Amino acid sequence: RLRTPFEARAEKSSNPMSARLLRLMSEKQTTLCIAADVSSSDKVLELANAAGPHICVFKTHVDALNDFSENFVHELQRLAKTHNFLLMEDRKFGDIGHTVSLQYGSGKFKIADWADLVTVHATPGPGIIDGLVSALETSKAQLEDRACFIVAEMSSKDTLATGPYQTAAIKLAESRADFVAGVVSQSSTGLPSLGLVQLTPGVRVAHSQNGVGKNGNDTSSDGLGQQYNSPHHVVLERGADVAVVGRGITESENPAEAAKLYRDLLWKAYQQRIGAN
Ligand code: UP6
Repeated sequence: RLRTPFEARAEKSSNPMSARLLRLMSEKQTTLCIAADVSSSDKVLELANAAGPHICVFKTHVDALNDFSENFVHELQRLAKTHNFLLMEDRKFGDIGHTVSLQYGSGKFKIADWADLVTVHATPGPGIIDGLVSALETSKAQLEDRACFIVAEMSSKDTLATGPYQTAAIKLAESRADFVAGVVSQSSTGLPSLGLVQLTPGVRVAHSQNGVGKNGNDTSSDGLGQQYNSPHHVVLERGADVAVVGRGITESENPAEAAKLYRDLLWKAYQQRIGAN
């Protein structure tokens, strides 16, 4: 799986959105997803414009915005079209099917109308997928244009989402290719499917040489439980297909340059993984 190029994996995918994402990564030559975790919508749009040419996915937490509006969504969709990237709302749905169908399709954010991809916890079991799919029946979107990523394993220190939980979450992902495009995970353990995309957060280059871990992987944290690995490490040792970088880019002086740097590091590591260089 890890040595198979994205375009060949797209052919094997039974989920239309995972195939679309794998092709986009292959054509645009980027596996970078930016986490635009800021609280002003102008700042989010600025990041989308600056990082746009270098990313495959733009990840939001719209419930953290002070000034969410329909106009913001239109602008974000326009930038997604201009720069050719997908929109992921990292909502991490986690409730029973009926509740998530309301949270996905209704309310202030109407996530189903605009987010190509969303994230979902596996805790409630398959009913959560049924709930999300049912919301699409009354939304503007078609099922084939929407998909979710199941959170199988988290990056935070002492997470409970690991081991047997991860295995069960991956099993759920494998069984629901109708709506699942991939998993959010720190490793590819137990992930055989060529079609499922592994999205890995907790990625940052070390600030100094002191941050370099003993296996050559750069490890550090943020004081609130986040744990980081280097782009090289997550792609070659952890099986990341898409790597999520938030503050590594958003807190840099020049987000456009930082995005390009991460994109290049990640793409080089992917090429090494598939044996292309
Ligand atoms: N995220 C994680 N770890 C997970 C799942 N999701 O960090 O296991 C998300 C966070 C944040 C981003 O919600 O948006 O990835 C990481 O941002 P950072 O690079 O600034 O730490």
